[in-house]
Order: sequence, then C-alpha cells, then structure tokens
Amino acid sequence: MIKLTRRAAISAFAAAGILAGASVPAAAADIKFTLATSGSETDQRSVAMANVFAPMVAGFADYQAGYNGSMFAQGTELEAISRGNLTMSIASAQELAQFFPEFSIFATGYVHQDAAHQVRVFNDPLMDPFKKTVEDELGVKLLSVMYLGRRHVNLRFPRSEKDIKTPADLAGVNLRMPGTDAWQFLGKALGAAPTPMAFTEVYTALSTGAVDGQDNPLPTVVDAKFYEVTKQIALTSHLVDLNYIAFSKATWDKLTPEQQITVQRAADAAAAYGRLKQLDKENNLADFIRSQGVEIYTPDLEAFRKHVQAQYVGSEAASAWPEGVLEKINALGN
Ligand code: KDO
Repeated sequence: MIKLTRRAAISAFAAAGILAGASVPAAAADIKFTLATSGSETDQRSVAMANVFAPMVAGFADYQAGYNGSMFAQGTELEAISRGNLTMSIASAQELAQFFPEFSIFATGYVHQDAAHQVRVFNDPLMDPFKKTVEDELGVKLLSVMYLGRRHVNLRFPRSEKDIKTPADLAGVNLRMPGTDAWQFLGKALGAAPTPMAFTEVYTALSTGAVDGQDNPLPTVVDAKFYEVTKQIALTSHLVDLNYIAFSKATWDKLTPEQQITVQRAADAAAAYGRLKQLDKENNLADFIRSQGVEIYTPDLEAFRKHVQAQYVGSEAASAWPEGVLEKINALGN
C-alpha cells in the first residue's frame, strides 16, 4: 500500500490534470468502464457487477473487470482512478482513510450493526460531506454501498491448541489484516499482533504458517478456500464490513445526464443484488465450513466489543472524526 498524504496526493493528481473538470461528451462506442478488484470472479460483489451493473450500462458502455488484483494491486485502485487509469473499484473505507482520515469512522470495530444500517448511513445526509470531499479532492464518486459481511477471526490452530474467548487470548497471534493504518489499528484493538498483507497472498501465508490467521466474513472464507488451511473461526463479528462502488468523476462528467442516471441505478441495483446474495451465503455457509473440519464458535462478544471500543476512545483515529457523526451513525442503528 502506497501511503500518500492528502495534500501530496491531491497536488500530484491536480498536476496531472485529473481534477481539471468536465469535457465534451464521448461517443457511445468510446466509453469503456474498467473495474479493478482484489476479489475473485466468484465473489458476490464481482458477480453483481458483472451480472447486474454491466448489462444495465451495456447500451452505451463496455464493461471490463480485472479480478484478484490482476489489474491493480489491492490498495492502489483509488489512486489509479484519480490518475485516470481506471474507471471503477470496489473500495473500502480503510483505503479512503489513507487519503481522508475521517473515513476511519466507517472502518471502526462494532460501529455498523448490519447491512441495513450500512445502507441507512450511506444514504443519510451525514455522508454528504464525506462523499463531496472524495469527489472534489480525489476525483472519485462513491455511488453505492456494497455489503461484504461480518468479519470474524479465522485461525490455523485447532481450538484445542488455542481457544479464543476474549481479546487476551489473541495476544501474540500473528493475524493478517489488509495493509492500511485503519486495518492495523483494528487488529491491535482486537488484541492481536496484526501483519499487513495483500488479500491475494493470504491463502499461501496461512498454508505455510507465515501468519497464524486472518479475518474475513464466512463467504470470503469459502470463496478463497481459507477453510482448507485453517482450523477454527471465532465469531467475533468485529466489523460489519462494507465497500463502496467508486467511480471516476472524470468519466462521469463525460456522460450525458441520462447515462449518469443509468450508471447510478446500475450501481444501486448491483449493490442491492450483491447484498442479498452475500447475506444469504453468510447465513448458510457455517455447516459447509464445519464439514471441512473447521470449528466455528462464539467467543465472549461483550468482552471483544468493550475492548475494541475502548481502544478507539482518545485515539488519533477518532480525533479525525467530525464532531457528532458517530452519534448520528449510532442513531441510525437498531
Ligand atoms: C481483505 O483484504 O481481507 C478484504 O476483505 C478487504 C476488503 O476491503 C476487500 O477489499 C476484500 O478483501 C477483497 O475484495 C477480497 O475479497
């Protein structure tokens, strides 16, 4: 992950003329939407984009996706969009927090309660200044919110060797987390010793023992076959994780108003479809994972919640959160 300060990033992109503003509408045949994701082709978010988004925009734009980080490495996609080298990505709040630290609020443990809460937060006016900053300063529009799922701690050791009841049981556990500050903070807040690593390297790292575990929702554990190289999942639910459908503002500005409406509708439809599919998988995969020899159990959730939340209080991360936003997010919960 290249770490850029907001100012350095913005001046670089501005110098490259990326934020220079609208131009002449492109001819239909010229329009090509490229999407880069570190997810696989069978990840429900990828499927939703290919099967819902792409057909909806097919009247005026070709859609091409690069999976498994093949087009751009995990964490470099937003910069690629800003530079004009990519149209779309499935971006995380943690990646956005690299540019705009206030986004770490959406990457904080035990803040979002469920998929519906994520949607209410994304559509609430509280998001407007966040969206505007990303658009104005990075040249990226956040079109819609996608559901990734409840992240849990997934370890190589059988439960007989290491039983995770509280954060204290994660002391010294080398837990792979994605490579940005917000992720690493969350790993530490869980009580673990986090190691930054790109998603595409995780399976091998688990199989060789380079890391003790990883955290992801159950559908990802199945899609990436982590059940083949791990022995237990403690259902910590430490992050109800989301991604944004990020779209190039430069490309957006070249579209006609009708095309813009179609793109927005296509993004919303893909997000809604993917959310339902992912929720369905999340609710139905435990038996399959168990059948593969992985123990699944619930630790002391109150202990995890208390410990994680306490780490954010007074932290540098929390100092970047605009006043009153956490309260608004909480008020949109159940
Ligand atoms: C991961 O690297 O663990 C993560 O789950 C982080 C998400 O933000 C997202 O990028 C995801 O990977 C990839 O799309 C692969 O599923």
